[in-house]
Amino acid sequence: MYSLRCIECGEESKEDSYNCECGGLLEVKIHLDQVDLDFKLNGKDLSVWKYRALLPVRIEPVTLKEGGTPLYRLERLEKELGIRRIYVKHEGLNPSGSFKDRGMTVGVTKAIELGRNAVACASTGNTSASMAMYAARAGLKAYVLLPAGKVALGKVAQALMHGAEVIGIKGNFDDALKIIREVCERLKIYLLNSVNPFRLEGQKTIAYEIVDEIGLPDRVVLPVGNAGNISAIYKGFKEFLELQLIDGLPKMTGIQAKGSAPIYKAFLERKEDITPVTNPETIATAIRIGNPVNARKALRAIYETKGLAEVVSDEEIISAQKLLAKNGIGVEPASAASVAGLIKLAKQGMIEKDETVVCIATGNLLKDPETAIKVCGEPKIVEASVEKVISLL
Ligand code: AN7
Repeated sequence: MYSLRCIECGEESKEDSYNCECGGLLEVKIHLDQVDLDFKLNGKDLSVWKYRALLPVRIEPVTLKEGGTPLYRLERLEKELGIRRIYVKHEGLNPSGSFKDRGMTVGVTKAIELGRNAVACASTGNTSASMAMYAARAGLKAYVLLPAGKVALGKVAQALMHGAEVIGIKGNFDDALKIIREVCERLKIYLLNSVNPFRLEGQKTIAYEIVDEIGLPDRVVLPVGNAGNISAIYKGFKEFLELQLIDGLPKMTGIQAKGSAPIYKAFLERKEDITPVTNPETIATAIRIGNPVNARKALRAIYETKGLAEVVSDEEIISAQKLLAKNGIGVEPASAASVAGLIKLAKQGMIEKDETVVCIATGNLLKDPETAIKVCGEPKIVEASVEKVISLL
């Protein structure tokens, strides 16, 4: 059993709404006292749907086997920074190559449950790729609005190939989201951005899987764009706490890119809401977002866990992307912001030496091949001869 509730006034809402009448964001309230916990926290068979008892759906899910992503240890970085344990959860190994799949399996299932035949989103890329894939699986029409020229190549390719109607606008993500919200309202299309509270329900399973595999960490570090994921993961931990499956909460630590950092700025001033950034810019186009819709939820997650917010430069992002790659972990720039932020915070002495830290790597390296080639340089080209090849080695 569950209901939809406003995070500001507590009023209940209908299942197909995205905002309370007071304007507040909605949240799914799972009635935890009525849940039959039919899963074991044994580190085995991790997946989004292992935790179905805590997910708000009533029908068989539309699934492509999402979740169950690996948790890797970064021993060399632990030594370098003098931190006890550093893990990376590689969400780039989900079906479409990002954590968005956890949300879409639930969101698209909800669209079917509500009898909708079309879904839509604005996106910096990964949401659109994932939505197109799950909509295709479910046989729904998919409409995507992108900031033209500012979406990584792999993501556009996925949205197109999986059959979404893809439109680029001459504006940024924040403009696109504003437009698609109104389009969805007028044309009765189901909106799958992270204002949709059901999507965040799927994403909260990142927290469940971490606890399932290693127990309660001291800190979770992740990149923040529209601020849905940090809110979702926090909610997951909070539910496990309420169910007495853990006895505390990790410090939620959100990392933004320097040119797109409204949440970091609000955090510095201890504010509960943001002032939007009008021209967000960063090499990590996935988090090139100036007006995050879930900002209030995200700031609560940070304050209530005594977490942190930090900003990183494009150079720090690329350097962390290369560090991860040298450890065999291929991620896109936005994902590397988590590790870049951890390194920066550790060097400032903001991380305790005995912490267990989990960084979320949100998307796969292949999402943004153009940036990878730009920062690594093109391969050398030589005559087709053994001698010439050896001369280069
Ligand atoms: C790789 O696809 O907003 O803070 O439209 O693709 O939950 O927004 C992507 C966001 C981090 C930020 N890492 O997550 C979109 C979109 C990657 C991302 C984020 C995104 P949120």
